[in-house]
Amino acid sequence: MQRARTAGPAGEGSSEGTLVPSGRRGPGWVWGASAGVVAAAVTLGVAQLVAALVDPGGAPLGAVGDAFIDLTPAWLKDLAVGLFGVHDKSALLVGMVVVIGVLAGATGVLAVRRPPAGTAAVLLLGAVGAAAAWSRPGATAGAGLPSLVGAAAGAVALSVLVRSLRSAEAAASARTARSARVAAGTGSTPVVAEPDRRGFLRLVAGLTAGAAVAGVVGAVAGGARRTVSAARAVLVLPRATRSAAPVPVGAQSPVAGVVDVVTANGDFYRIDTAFTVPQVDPATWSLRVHGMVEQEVVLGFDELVGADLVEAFVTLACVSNPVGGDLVGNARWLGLPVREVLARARPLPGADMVLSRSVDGFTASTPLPVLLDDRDALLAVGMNGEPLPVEHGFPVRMVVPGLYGYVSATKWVAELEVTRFADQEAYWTTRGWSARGPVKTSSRIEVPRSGARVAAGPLDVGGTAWAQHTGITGVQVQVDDGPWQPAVLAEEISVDTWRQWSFRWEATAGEHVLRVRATDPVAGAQTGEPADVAPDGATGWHQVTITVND
Ligand SMILES: Nc1nc2c(c(=O)[nH]1)N[C@H]1C(S)=C(S)[C@@H](COP(=O)(O)O)O[C@H]1N2
Ligand SMILES: [Mo]
Repeated sequence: MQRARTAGPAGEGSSEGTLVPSGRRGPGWVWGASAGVVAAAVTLGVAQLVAALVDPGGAPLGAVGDAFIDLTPAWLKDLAVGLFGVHDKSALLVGMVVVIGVLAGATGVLAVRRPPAGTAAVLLLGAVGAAAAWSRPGATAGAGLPSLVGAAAGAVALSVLVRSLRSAEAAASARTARSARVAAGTGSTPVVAEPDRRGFLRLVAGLTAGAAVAGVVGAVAGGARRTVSAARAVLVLPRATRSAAPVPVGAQSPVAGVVDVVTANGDFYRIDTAFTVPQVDPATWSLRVHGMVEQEVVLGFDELVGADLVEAFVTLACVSNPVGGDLVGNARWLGLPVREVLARARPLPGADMVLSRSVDGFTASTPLPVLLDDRDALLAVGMNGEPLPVEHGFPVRMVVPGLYGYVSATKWVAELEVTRFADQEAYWTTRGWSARGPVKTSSRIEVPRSGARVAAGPLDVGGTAWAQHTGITGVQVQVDDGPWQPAVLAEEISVDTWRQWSFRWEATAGEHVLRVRATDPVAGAQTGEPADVAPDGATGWHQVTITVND
């Protein structure tokens, strides 16, 4: 279709009053935007390829995602976890792709109008990626290269695409002008020529395919360079010197639909600030114990697994778990008690905290006494009979019964600094969360689910309660505004784990609210006072609303 368009004031060869458009303002914004998006794809594809060669940790999407997480204000991060839970990273990836797409499109639109400005914008975005990669804790000297080389390739691609668009426009203008001259001579209607963008489209197809190939080859090659999953696959962990007692048969609630009392690794919740999962090779892993100690200690992986390891069931909970939420899991951990490593280092008087630090810069502040008493606070290497999954902290993480993960459960742990709460703050404390995070006694109803429709008559209600390192001594259920009635407790694995329960109710027709609360031997009955997850954990009774049909 031919489409007449009057030239604007900036149109080449235009003059006021001409009836025939003899020039164009330049390609429409859609064309410019697509050039920008293709150039962005080239940037990312080439960057991925370079990252595979120099540093898989330097791929810009990952580096920008990681840096973004550390720079986001706490409220936004809390909101993201609140909205997306354990899918917060996928949400971030989608968000990043959208933002990059918009920026790339705008860059392309800018480039068709002012090519040098377009080039500058691409290089600037590349510099942002490089800065993000270089700013990561433990970044290699080459970490920024993938972004820089990628951006250079992207800038070249953009200028080639823009040149093609502009020359198609120029050719069309020339044809239009010729036709106008001919028309003036013959008195016929001039033809407004449409630019021939087949060359541009061929470039788009070629560059997009090239970018995709570079990206896929880079991702695959970078993955293969990551020896960590291979190292994990061949790792055989020693047996524990002290094994965990087998799980009592009666530990699983008899109510169908209640979660497994031991959480499979694949079902275990994951919460961390790592957009790209840290890849730590056990062969080069070490733990440095320093700070307020008589003797600095450095421990290698072979030395750690060669020591007397213990095995214990410990239930780990996230401070961001809302009432009734599922950011909690129970696993059998294998590891070295932290107190044994601290005993070698001999903490100095006055120290009251251990700041554990991950290879990715995350830190947690754990009260020193908790790590010195006889509980199973572990430098864990095994989870449910396997080496730690990479996303759960391979090769070594901390697990401390009784404390929320953010103040204790450092994954990919590399350092223990013995210090004082008065002197140091951990990652989440600097973002407004409490410096100390003892787990608050909690309970939830898992069966029936809120909104369920059930038949009148005997109804099995069941769920889980936890008060790590104190233990659960009772669970009660309330129907509507009736009395609190005792539930039947399942057997306990240990005071460090959650405890399941069941309750039989003769359901009567109508809409009903079921509420649960737990009792622990220290605090007594769980408080019904609602509190938000910030700054140190939610409280309140979990309830479900169900409809009983008659
Ligand atoms: N390195 C590192 N370790 C970390 C975190 C983190 O962000 N980075 N998050 C902590 C938090 S908030 C929790 S609740 C637990 C979660 O452990 P999981 O992912 O194995 O369930 O890990 C803790 N350890
Ligand atoms: Mo957490």
